[in-house]
Amino acid sequence: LALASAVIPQAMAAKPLVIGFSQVGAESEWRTANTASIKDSAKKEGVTLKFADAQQRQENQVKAIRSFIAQRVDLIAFSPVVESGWDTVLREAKAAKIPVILTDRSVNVSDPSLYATLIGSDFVEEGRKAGRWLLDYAKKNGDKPLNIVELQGTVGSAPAIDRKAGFEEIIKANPKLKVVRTQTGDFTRTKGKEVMEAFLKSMGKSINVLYAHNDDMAIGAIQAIEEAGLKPGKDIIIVSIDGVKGAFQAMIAGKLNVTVECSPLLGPQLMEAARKVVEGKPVDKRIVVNESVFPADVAAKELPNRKY
Ligand code: GYE
Repeated sequence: LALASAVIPQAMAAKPLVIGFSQVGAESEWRTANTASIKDSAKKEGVTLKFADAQQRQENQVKAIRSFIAQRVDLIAFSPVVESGWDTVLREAKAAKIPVILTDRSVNVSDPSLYATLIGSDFVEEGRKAGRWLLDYAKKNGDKPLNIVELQGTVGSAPAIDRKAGFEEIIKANPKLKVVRTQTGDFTRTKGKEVMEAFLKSMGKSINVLYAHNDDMAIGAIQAIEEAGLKPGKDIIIVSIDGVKGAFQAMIAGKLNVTVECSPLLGPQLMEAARKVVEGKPVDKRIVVNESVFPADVAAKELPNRKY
């Protein structure tokens, strides 16, 4: 074995791993932290990262993946904007013998061998955690009927589909909890605010709860609620997901009631898995991230520990 490694030419052994990464965009605090984590770990690991921002458009991701294939990168990683429509381009990567790793969001493909692994959170479970917090809140608050409005993430994206499903699965245990309006806010503050304004216009004070699929939309909605003369976190209970610093600050200010953690710090796990895949070593088909739930009363204590 020692002999075998000694005959590897120097230039080959030193050749850095080249990864092409197609990012969703820069739509949220979560995403910014995710990009930073991936860039930082690539640097630390001596990986050459070709980074492309898709500005939340699938067609841009398809173009980026094709360009990575043309450049013959060692591995392609991407966080798919939406779940469907990936078969063709992933077959092209497979034909070119370039392995693919999914980060953060999943895809719907007919052939699971089109990607090596998915590194990311369990979004259904996050939706359930949000639902469980609300069930508990309802119980503690006299079990009154609660009208819920929902701000969904990007239409067709795994986190929007799964967070909706997980939440519904849990809250249906209490028939007094009703989702009265649901619409996408595309995971951004601006759209979260716009859609919340529309909810407030049509439903007014009858809204008791906002369930936002991410913190940024919740933060945008908080602004809309304040501009409507209502108190976010009190007149309207707010439940969201991600656990970004902005959410902790909103909780400390009493404007957000709870956030379910979704860690964007996937960089180190991506670099580790990429190396294994390129070296032909086995990896788990699904790599899940460990996460928690943070109610407002622990926010001040937890904020100094938050890394994103
Ligand atoms: O929750 C949201 C971001 O895919 C988990 O995308 C990610 C989601 C995250 O825009 O803030």
